[in-house]
Amino acid sequence: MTCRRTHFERRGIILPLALLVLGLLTVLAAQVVFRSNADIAAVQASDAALKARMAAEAGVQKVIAILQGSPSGDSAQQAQPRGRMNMDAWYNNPDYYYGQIVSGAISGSSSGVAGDTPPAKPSYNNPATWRFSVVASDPLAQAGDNKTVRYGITDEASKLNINTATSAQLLRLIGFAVRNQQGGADDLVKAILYWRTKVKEGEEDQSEEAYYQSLEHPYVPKHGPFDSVEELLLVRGVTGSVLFGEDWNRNGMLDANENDSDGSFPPDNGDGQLDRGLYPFLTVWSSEPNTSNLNKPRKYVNDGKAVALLNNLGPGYTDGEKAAIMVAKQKPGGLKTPLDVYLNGPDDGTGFATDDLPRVLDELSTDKGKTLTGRVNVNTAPVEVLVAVGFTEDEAHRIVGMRGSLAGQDKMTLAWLIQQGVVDMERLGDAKLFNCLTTRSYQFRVESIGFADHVGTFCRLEVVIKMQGRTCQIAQWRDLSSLGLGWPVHGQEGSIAGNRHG
Ligand SMILES: [Ca+2]
Ligand SMILES: [Ca+2]
Ligand SMILES: [Ca+2]
Repeated sequence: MTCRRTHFERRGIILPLALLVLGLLTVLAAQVVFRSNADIAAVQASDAALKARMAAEAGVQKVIAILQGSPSGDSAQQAQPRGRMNMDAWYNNPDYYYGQIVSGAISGSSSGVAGDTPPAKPSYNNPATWRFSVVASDPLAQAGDNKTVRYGITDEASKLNINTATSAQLLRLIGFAVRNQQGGADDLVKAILYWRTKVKEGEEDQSEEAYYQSLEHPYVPKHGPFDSVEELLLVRGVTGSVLFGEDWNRNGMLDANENDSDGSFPPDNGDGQLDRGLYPFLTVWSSEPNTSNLNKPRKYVNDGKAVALLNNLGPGYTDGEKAAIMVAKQKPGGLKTPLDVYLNGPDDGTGFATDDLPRVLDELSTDKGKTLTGRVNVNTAPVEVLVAVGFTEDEAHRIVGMRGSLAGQDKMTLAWLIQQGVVDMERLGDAKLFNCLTTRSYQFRVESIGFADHVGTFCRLEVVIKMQGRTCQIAQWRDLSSLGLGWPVHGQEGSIAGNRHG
């Protein structure tokens, strides 16, 4: 009996022991499966992040190729001005910049953008289709039209240069663009000018200096040019809401959280209008060489020595035209703008013909400098900037209304403003206005979004490109993905600027 009981007791131990080992093995196996699943998910996530980044970078490279004027192979386009000079190619061109496929198979639709044939959901045999869209806000968007997207890039010359703007220009911009300004605009402009202006030792404004010293982490004002627009945040009185307004995600559109008052960040006034702050209207990059559209140095017409001036003009000018320049030069102070060859020249019909206006404005200069800094491009600047630079609101609206119907080629000099009757010659000949204007851009802000159909991962890059001839320099490179996708790239656009798509 004793023997049998021991035998039974032993069998009683082995069974639970086996169950315990089996249980442990199951837990171990489950852990291995869980870990490898997590690893696969992590690899997939970083794979998607990398692909999104590559797609966004492809968008930047596409822009560079277009700005460099790479031959398109299209003979009709060969005759057109190329690269940076052809604003039709870069300003708003969905054919180049809208949902362009970078990788992944797609069947059916050739354009592949959502709204055409919807692509199949990605699977092992049908990988996600990665694309880029190069997006910008449309200055012509109507107040209620919240999803108008321009597919193109933004030229820095369409903005006011914070390093060269006069106090009157800054005041007008703040008055016109910052709806919810608190405190005086005069005070704000004073602080901005004080920050960028060189001050001799001992001549500092003590109350300005004292403000910066009173901060929790004190610093001294720069007394030098701004290196970025964001540097304004260091200036007394410039808060996040002055610089960025209610447009927290910087897309130029009124998002739900930007119109719910105190419901969620950012603070806003819930009035159904987007206050964009100063950021979209300011730049530190705009400058251009003082050359003609054919890249030849402009002819300086205020040279004191008549012989030098006439030699510099060269053979391309008739005796009557040369005489007109000499007559205009006799006026006190010489020529203030090239338009003075008409305004102050002979009125007996021997001088420049009106048809020569584009040539006069392209080839002649009253500025001796090799580089012109901070001029505003009338072909691209929004109303806010045109008003800031010195146009009346009425003139600014006429410029914006008229320029859309003109081809890029017809807007290569300021002559179109007169020829289209936007302003008359006397008005444009106002040196204070004329010498702040241009029709060309050399620096561009690119916002490229890499994304895929049915995939949540995206990458949003903001890049500033400087062009010098065909050479391109990346001046600034930022990843804005943390601000959110921001743009309706998945095909939920309300409308596309300029109706150029379709
Ligand atoms: Ca927004
Ligand atoms: Ca809010
Ligand atoms: Ca508002």
